[in-house]
Amino acid sequence: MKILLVNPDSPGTFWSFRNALRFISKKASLPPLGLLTVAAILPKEWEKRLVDMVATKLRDRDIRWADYVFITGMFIQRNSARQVIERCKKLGKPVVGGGPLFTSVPEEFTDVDHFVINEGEITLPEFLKDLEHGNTRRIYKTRQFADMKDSPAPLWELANMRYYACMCIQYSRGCPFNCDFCDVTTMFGHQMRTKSKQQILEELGGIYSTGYRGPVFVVDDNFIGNRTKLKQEILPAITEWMEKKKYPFSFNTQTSINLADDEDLMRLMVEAGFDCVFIGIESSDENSLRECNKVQNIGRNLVECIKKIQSFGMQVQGGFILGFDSDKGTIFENLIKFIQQSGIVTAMVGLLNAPKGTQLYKRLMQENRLLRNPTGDNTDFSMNFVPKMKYEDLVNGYRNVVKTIYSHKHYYERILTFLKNYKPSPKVKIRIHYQDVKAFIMSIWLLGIVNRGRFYYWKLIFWTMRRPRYFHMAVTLIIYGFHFRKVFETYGKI
Ligand code: B12
Ligand code: SF4
Repeated sequence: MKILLVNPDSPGTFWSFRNALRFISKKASLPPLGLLTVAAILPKEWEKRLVDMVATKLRDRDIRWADYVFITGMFIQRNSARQVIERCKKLGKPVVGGGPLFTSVPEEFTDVDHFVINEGEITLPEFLKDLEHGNTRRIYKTRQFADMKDSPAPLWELANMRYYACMCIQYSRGCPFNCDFCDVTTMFGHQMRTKSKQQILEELGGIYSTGYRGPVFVVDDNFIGNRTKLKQEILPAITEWMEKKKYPFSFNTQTSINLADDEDLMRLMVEAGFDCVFIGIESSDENSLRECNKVQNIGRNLVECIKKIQSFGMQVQGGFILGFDSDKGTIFENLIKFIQQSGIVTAMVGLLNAPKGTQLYKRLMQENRLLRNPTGDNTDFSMNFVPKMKYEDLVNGYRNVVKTIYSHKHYYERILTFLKNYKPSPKVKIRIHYQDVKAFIMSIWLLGIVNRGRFYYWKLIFWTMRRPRYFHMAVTLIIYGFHFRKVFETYGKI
């Protein structure tokens, strides 16, 4: 059997890093981990090919080669997914759809032959069994959550590692919290399910043996959901492995803000090579936090917590939301102030949306305020419900927030605020590759000469020359800033 695995193309959104990737001659930020995991569940003897359309083109001859086309996707990829499905149908190839897009809105894809949705570790073996017996159904779904011990190591050999800026692994699924807008818990539940120490080391070994060295994103939605196992087992094992291999990777992940309460955990993470965490801060307003049930962010000085994590050696990236019912007209200025004070350089500010299945969706449905499904891109100025604040005021306020925080002045100021507080671990090596040198040279031309923000660029570069340990980080953040500005300009919004 020949299986073609397709990751549809995706527009250049906030997290695509598309405008930054060209500085380092990479085509995509991360490989499609879901498809590589699916590939590992398929029988060993089957032939498999991966086409990641974010990085390369899908050719008709790839489709013709296959017996089945397995397609994944997020909401944001739905247009490209539709085109791929249409091409497969024209060439007479059966399509199997799985992953978040097909799990959330299967009704939008009438041409898909089989939906193998929810967690592939459970639904795919069922489909494969039926395929063997020639009695397949159209939909394979489950309410159960997979045991992570059954999740195989991704088939890295299918991916062209040179396309990607970063690699990824998954340690856990689920999150103990219950934020009302979040579909992670709808999809993966509250119970933390984790892989074993052996699985994680095997996955790291798998990436290492491809020759890759550099950043690895641990894609968990809340890496610290089970702190005891992390502290006693997983992090010490990763540290030992990293020391033995001379720190070939650096890690970034997503956590909740209560990371700041646990100094041991922060120390262990930094020792293991973690240098960056994404945290959902959501709002600077306690009423809005209460409204969305972000209990872990309430009753604490959020700026102090962020600064504490930075001082332990981890950059904090933050997610922020505007459009809560509790948001008043002052929220915009307050949020700008908060973001500037915190030194969160990568601040993803988006408008609130209600994905299907979330508690927010249910509430808004009862209140008759729902308009449509979300576009899947929380920074494209769209909303799928009627907000309490006048929509025009909300959008204008939002535009002002992103325009301000991504202005050269504010952005570079934030980098400095962060770097002054950041104490990177001396253990983690900064590896300068050829591509980093190229990126720096390109940044000199584009951002230090051509671009309007050149004054701030040189000010920061001279500042870091006296503090070389921060140089690599500063240049990376400068290039990210170029991407973020372009994203918001492309939307035509700033
Ligand atoms: C890593 C990640 C990314 C990476 C994507 C890398 C890549 N090439 O895949 C990056 C950082 C680039 C990213 C970006 C974005 N992301 Co993202 N991301 C994730 C995250 C955290 C983990 C995904 C992952 O790798 N999981 C591990 C693998 C093993 O699981 P999986 O992919 O779900 O696959 C399993 C099953 O779904 C199934 N499966 C998957 N595909 C298929 C296919 C077939 C045929 C079958 C049978 C089974 C199957 O089997 C697998 C094993 O169980 C998820 C959250 C989550 N927990 O899933 C969000 C998530 C997927 N992202 C999301 C969003 C919204 C975005 C952005 C739009 C955010 C933004 N505003 O920019 C951008 C868009 C990207 C772009 N323009 O390029 C949403 C998608 C919601 C939806 N329903 O579509 C999620 C669910 C987070 C959330 N709740 O908001 N993301
Ligand atoms: S902490 Fe993050 S992953 Fe967990 S429920 Fe809240 S938004 Fe979702």
